[in-house]
Order: sequence, then C-alpha cells, then structure tokens
Amino acid sequence: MKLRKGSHDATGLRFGIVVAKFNKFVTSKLLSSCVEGLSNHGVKADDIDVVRVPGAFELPLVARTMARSKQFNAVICLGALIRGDTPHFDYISAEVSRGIGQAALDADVPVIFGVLTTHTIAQAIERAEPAKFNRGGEAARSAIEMATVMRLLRAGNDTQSGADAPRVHEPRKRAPRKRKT
Ligand code: INI
Repeated sequence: MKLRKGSHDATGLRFGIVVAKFNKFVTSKLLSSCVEGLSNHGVKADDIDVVRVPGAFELPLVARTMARSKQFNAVICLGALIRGDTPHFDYISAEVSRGIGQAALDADVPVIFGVLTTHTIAQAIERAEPAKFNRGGEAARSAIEMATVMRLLRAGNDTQSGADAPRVHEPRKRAPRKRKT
C-alpha cells in the first residue's frame, strides 16, 4: 500500500481568498484567522490575495475566476449564511456549496468551502471565533493540505512528501506590485 498525503508546510505557495461582506461581523473574523493560519504555516503576506464580494452567493464566480487564473495553489471561500424566517437561506446555501465545488472541478485547482451555514447568529459567532471552532484557521489548513497533495499527485512521485515535492503545477508569476510613494 502506498500512502500519499499533503503536508502543512506552505512555504512558497500562493493562496487566493474570496470573502463575503454580508454578515461582516462574522466574516471579518473568518478572514483574519484564515490569514493568520496561512502565515503560521509559512505563507508570505505577498502571496495572499484577498477579494471581497457582496454576499456568499457571489463567492463561486470569483473563486472560479481566481482559480482559473492559475496564479494560486488554492482558493479559499469565506462567508456566513445565517438562517432567517424565509426559505432564502436554503436557496443560497445550496447554490453556494454546489458552485464552490463546481469552481474547483472547472479550474482543476482546490477551492475550499469556508462558508458557515448556521441556524443562529450565536452559532456563527462561535464557529468564527479563533478560540472556539476557528473555521477560518481550519479553511487555511485545508487549503494548504489540498495544495500540497495536488502538487504531490501532479508530480507523480510516491515517495516525496508534499513539502519536498517539486512544484509541477507552478502558478503563473504576477507582475511585481507597484510601491506607493
Ligand atoms: N448572503 C450571505 O453571505 N449570508 C446570508 O446570510 C445572506 N442572507 O441571509 O440573505 C446573504 N444574502 C445575500 C446574497 O448572498 C447575495 O449577495 C445577494 O442575494 C445578491 O446576489
């Protein structure tokens, strides 16, 4: 039996994050703990691009565009869907989960589902809280693990760990950012 798995060493990897502004009191926490999670595993600030969208419904299109740009080893979607009194929640959450899955398959790049779907505001707050469920940090770890396992599989090498494996699926280089003067 051969066991192949990713690692949590993200040095040199690049990540895109798409974050919904709706329920910002929750999604801002998801974002900060996600960025912290990435940097704790060796990702440089310059290697993280964040795009804000109005609500969770808009996550899949932007995630797909980012993933297809081939600039990122993985894209992370962050949002908070909180059930209200109408069926609105059910329509949006079904579409968002389907769309995020589809984005990954279309782009052939990991797209992580860091979207909370909760019955109450309290549940959402608890899940975003770094000292409790820390779903933002968890999304970061899933993205790193998927990025490294995909790199390993694409390299076709059974013996190397994700961190040591050569980078076959190399994201395209971006133009250097202009400094503000
Ligand atoms: N967007 C969310 O991210 N979370 C929600 O809980 C939510 N609710 O409940 O309505 C929500 N709605 C907005 C939606 O995602 C779109 O932005 C909007 O419909 C415009 O397309």
